Amino acid sequence: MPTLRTLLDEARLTAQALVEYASGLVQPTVRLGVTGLTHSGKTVFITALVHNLLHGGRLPVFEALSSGRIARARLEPQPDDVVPRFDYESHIHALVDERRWPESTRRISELRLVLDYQSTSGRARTLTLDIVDYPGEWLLDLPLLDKSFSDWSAETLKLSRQGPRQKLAAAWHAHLATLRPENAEDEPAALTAARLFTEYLKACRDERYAMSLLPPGRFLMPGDLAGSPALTFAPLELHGAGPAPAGSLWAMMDRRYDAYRQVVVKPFFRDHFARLDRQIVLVDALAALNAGPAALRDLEAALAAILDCFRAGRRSWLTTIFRPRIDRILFAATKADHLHHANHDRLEKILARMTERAAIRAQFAGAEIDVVALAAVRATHEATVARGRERLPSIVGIPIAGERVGEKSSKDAFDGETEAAMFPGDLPDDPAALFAADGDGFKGLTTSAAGEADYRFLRFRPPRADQPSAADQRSAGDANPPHLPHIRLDRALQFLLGGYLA
Ligand SMILES: Nc1nc2c(ncn2[C@@H]2O[C@H](COP(=O)(O)OP(=O)(O)OP(=O)(O)O)[C@@H](O)[C@H]2O)c(=O)[nH]1
Ligand SMILES: [Mg+2]
Repeated sequence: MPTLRTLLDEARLTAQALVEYASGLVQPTVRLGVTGLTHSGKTVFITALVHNLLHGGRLPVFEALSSGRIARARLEPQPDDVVPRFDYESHIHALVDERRWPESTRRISELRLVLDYQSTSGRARTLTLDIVDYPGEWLLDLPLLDKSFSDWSAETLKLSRQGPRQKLAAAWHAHLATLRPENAEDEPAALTAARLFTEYLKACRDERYAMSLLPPGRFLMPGDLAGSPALTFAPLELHGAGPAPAGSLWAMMDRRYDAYRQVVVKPFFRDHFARLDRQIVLVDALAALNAGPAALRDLEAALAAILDCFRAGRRSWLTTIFRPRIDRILFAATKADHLHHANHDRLEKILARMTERAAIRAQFAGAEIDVVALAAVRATHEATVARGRERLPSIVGIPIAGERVGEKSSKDAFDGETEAAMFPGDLPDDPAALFAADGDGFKGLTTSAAGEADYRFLRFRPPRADQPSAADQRSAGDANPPHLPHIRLDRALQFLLGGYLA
């Protein structure tokens, strides 16, 4: 039964859709969602995409641009006044002028790019592209909307007792054991429980464990809500079925859980997610591969949960409010420049396998899905390095200042200026082994490396941007745009935008 609130939400969304439809008739607009879990590469991806479109980058597979049909691209003020603007200028300055990676962002932002192009039939047209960057963690909150506090508590506790999570949850579990849900509400106890629960989530996200499935999303990225009651709750060990006794700790946690759903989760789906037309989901599959099979399975479960959001249209009352209109979803394994090109297809296969299983689990039907392994900014080049009689297909780049070879290595840290070559190892050709429920899976990208070294966490500086060729400058009509190398960014663009520019 739809509630009054549901009906109001729907009315609001419909009114918004009508306004967007009317303005879309004047000038077609595409809302492109860019998401992914923390550190998956969203900011770098959007910055590189915008830079390449603004300056006519080298994107041979992106047909509209490579055939010369895009006459001009420019930034314009965005339509939503209360969403922060994606700070393109600072990010590109960091990447190109300072050759450092942009700062982590952690909240939603938006940027409008307008493309003047010639249709395939020769007509002058304009396409408006609104790019929306939002944390993938927020998508993992969708299931909370139709889950009671007691169900959420039970599930979260069960998950926290599995695999590597058990150890990381020890302090929180110990505190939980001291709480009596039926006792009077107790703010200090709620604060401690929320803090220990958040620390557990943070520990799971640490690169050694690289867990992905960590709702509620705002606990790791509180933004403006840090310290508010809507974030001061945690699961409880509940034995009775409820309802929670009035005035109890249980009732307090239950109320805050509900506030989180109503004031945080719902508005995001209604105001942002439901308005997207196309979506790219960035996945740091290499981080999960390096952390081992538990992380990989966790990532797979998170991808299934993310995919589930896109088919929310077929589910219960959520249908009316959050029916997504997304018709294409691209899953992209990022940072492929950490691998030799011979392994790019293997990375793609692993992601394909992961999303295929996730799609089956989410019983997905609807939008077209594709996968790609890419590097929005390519920080390495390739070389063959001789080791004894072996010739190793390696990658060469400048490790970030302070990076070390191996965590406990006695060797000096890199200075941020000197190139280093590394052999990143090979991914398995058949991804099946990685997903075996009881198998060890993949042991990390470094086991077949030079032997004495552990390159696992080596990060490279952004590349030196080349100056463009004379032909590039002519086609871009630009004074001197620096060219940022990439891997398969053009393939991603072709899938995401190709049809709109026909
Ligand atoms: N080599 C390489 N590294 C990349 C690339 N994209 C991202 N990275 C690395 O990944 C880190 C995170 O990238 P961001 O674009 O900031 O990721 P994000 O998803 O916006 O992260 P949050 O804002 O923290 O959620 C960067 O600081 C880089 O170290 C890439 O194309 N190549
Ligand atoms: Mg970011």
